[in-house]
Amino acid sequence: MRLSEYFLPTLKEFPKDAEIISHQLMLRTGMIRQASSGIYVWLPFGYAVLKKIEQIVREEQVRAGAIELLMPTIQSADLWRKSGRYDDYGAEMLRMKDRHDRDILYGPTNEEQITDISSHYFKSYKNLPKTLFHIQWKFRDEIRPRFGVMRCKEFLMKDSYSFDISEEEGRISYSRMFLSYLKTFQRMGLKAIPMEAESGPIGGNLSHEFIILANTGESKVYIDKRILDLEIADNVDYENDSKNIVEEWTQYYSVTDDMYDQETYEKKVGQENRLEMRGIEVGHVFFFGDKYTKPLKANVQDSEGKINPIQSGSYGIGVSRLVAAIIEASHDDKGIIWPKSVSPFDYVLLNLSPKDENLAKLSEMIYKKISQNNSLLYDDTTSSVGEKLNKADLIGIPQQIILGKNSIQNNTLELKERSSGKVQVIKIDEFLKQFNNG
Ligand code: 5CA
Repeated sequence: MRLSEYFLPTLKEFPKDAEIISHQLMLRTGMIRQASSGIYVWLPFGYAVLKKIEQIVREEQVRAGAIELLMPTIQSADLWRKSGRYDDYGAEMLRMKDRHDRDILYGPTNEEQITDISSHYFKSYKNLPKTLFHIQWKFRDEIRPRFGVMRCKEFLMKDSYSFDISEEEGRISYSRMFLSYLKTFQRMGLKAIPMEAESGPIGGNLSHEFIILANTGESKVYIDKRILDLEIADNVDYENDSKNIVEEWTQYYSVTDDMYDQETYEKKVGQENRLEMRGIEVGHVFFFGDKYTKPLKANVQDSEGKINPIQSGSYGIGVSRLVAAIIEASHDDKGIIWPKSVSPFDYVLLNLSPKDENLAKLSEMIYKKISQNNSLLYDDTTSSVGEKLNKADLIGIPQQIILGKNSIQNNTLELKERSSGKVQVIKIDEFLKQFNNG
């Protein structure tokens, strides 16, 4: 993609009304634009990151055995009346009427709808277990939308729902999702810590929030630092490892403030391991048994012919919130530092002397060669050297390929790694070899 033809409306000034760094940087790099309070347009650069994140989430869901479908954003109020949540949900639910005066709503979540689906298709223990997921826009009429896409009204969520024959089996499904979340966030370069949490309006008594530590986070958290040393191996196996991994990751004290108990914290965690911080909730998992299946009559027959409500859980990831959370976790005073896995482009190519004909030709050749199999943003504009270098740092693409005055004469380019700032001078032929066959 040539920058001269792309749509990247970056801002030179720091936007004054944005309070946190991720919101400032998303506005400055032209990733989003506010459409109205708490509602955003995803401009091309922001949308590219959103899609990358969505795809990682999807791949890890599928790996964990979940099956993708798509439910609508607009739901009928009837199902919500059956579960009792139509009244309970309160002012956060966006309620509307269709032309026949029927009550409809813009879905804030989908427990009722998916439970209705399960009641029609899962009749026997032979149909279970099943975990279904979708990645769909949600609407919550937040009283105080703030921090850009971090807490907004319209946001993209991945929500999965597990259906099992017994509580024991349900807990196995919960463990698989728990592991899938750890892997998902790790792939994005994030350390997300599972914390015991209140289940709030979703319900149930088994629930964990996945939280990224950041000073600008909305939740106060209390953890045992040793949890920060844990990692998930690439070759973990859902069948055999899920339960152990949940045990490993829940052995240390780690809670959000609504579950905090000072006495237990001080008893369980030595002074040297205590860490009180703030964090951003990027995912939340719940096991609530028959809370929805009972009122919505989603029953299955077990192997002995007995009919029982299905045991269920739900598992959410804030896909659009993750874009901001990643920036909170990965930036410096020059701008964003995208982890490779979510970067909108693999490389940015800077031609620092575009008026030099030979250099322009060389840049074209390099641009064409690399972009055959990689995504590359080519700054072919006539902006000043300083502006180009600053913009490349601001937008945070992991690798910068820099061509300047000496490139022709010395047959070299500079390869700058955005995260460390390290610059290597490399012979152009040597560098291009890696792009020869793919
Ligand atoms: N039904 C359950 C799980 S499927 C559920 O709705 N859980 S939730 O309320 O915790 O939301 C799931 C995730 O969506 C949260 O962890 C958070 O990352 C994201 N999220 C929730 N509210 C907002 C919001 N107003 N703006 C942006 N992201 C949000």
